Amino acid sequence: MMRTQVGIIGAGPAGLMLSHLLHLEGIESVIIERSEQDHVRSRLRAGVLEQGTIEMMREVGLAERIDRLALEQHALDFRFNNRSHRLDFHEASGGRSAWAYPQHEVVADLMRVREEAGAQILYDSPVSRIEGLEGDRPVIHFESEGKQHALSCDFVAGCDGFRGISRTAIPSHKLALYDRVYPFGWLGILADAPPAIQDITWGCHADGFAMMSIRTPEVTRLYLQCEPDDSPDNWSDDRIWAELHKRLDVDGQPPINEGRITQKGVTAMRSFICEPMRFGRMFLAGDAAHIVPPTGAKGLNSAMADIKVLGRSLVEHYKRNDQRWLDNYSDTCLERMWLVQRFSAGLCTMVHQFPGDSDFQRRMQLAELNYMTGTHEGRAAFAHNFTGLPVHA
Ligand code: RFL
Repeated sequence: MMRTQVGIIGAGPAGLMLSHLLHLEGIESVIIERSEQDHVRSRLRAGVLEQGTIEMMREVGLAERIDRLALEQHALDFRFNNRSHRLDFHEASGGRSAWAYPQHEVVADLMRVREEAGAQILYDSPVSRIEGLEGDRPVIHFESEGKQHALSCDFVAGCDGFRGISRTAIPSHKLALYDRVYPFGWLGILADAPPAIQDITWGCHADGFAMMSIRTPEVTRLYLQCEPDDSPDNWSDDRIWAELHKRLDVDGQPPINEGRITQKGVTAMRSFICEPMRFGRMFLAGDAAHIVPPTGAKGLNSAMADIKVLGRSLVEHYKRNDQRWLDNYSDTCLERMWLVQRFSAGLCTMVHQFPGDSDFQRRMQLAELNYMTGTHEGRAAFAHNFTGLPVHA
């Protein structure tokens, strides 16, 4: 049987970052990943990093490509009532920023440093079972090249996303699950079109939400609120551009730029939190423990925040024989995560059209938008949350 100190399930951003942090402290880990490496590397997902995530990446030796490629963002342009309401979160937060740096670049950076360090990452190896979580030596069972294998470890890190196996290995009576599914989805496209303005742009329109954000100086990521079970096949390129113009263009601002659409997909929207984020010797992190609707751009950032706490907790255990950090891991992460959920779910409710909403509810949404963009207090609260709440690690 293979052995290691920390067995990590999943080579997404959470699993890769944890294994890198542990390596820097001389702690061994093995990552077991269900998919092939190219598939993991090329998944297009999140695109906006908080100040704290950028700082964390710089601190652990990943500054080089970020300094070259990440695009610093200072403002979000909320568009409603046919007007632009620019919220300068850099100013409102006393100098903090967000960065456009796509998730696949984060994953590529982490894969590169892990490979250079000779890390053991087993791709194409789905985990089928985890045993002994309440004992001293849990065992992760997985399949690779048609054979069954087992990895014995001190701790298991469940970094295997929302549909992974880790959470399901916890007896259901030991968990509380909080779940909200939204009655709409997002059609996301990637377009070879330079952004019309550099700011992230949100269209809060009576026909539904829309968003534009810069990926590179030549590429934009755009989203449209759609039916939750919509198919990209229902959306011709002409229909997409017509809806984007209708929901995003306003008087006094340049219209969005069109370009060749290179990718199209529909994402469902949900809020989900699992409590606690620990069972015996297994610690859940990232999407395995919580999901936020993408409004607010918190999914990837929250995964990184968990890993910062988990990395510190394991270092305290191995280096100082101090169990308190591991014992507090779940509470530390959940306290922050509920605040992140409050922000993400709150924004999601503020900017989307809900089927069956009354005129009263629509006016309340507008009042919320006016408060957030039009008052010092509203702007400060948005900026504090959007650029990232502190991580206690
Ligand atoms: P990941 O990235 O889902 O990685 C989990 C990894 O675990 C593997 N796995 C297994 N491995 C072995 N055995 C098993 N039995 C396994 N089961 C699963 C999977 O193959 C995978 O490689 O989770 P992680 O590391 O926690 O990272 C979280 C982020 O990926 C996620 O929060 C964000 O991408 C969410 N998200 C977005 N967040 C944003 O902030 N802004 C966005 O615009 C945004 N767009 C998105 C998104 C997530 C999406 N998905 C998951 C549907 C768009 C999409 C399409």
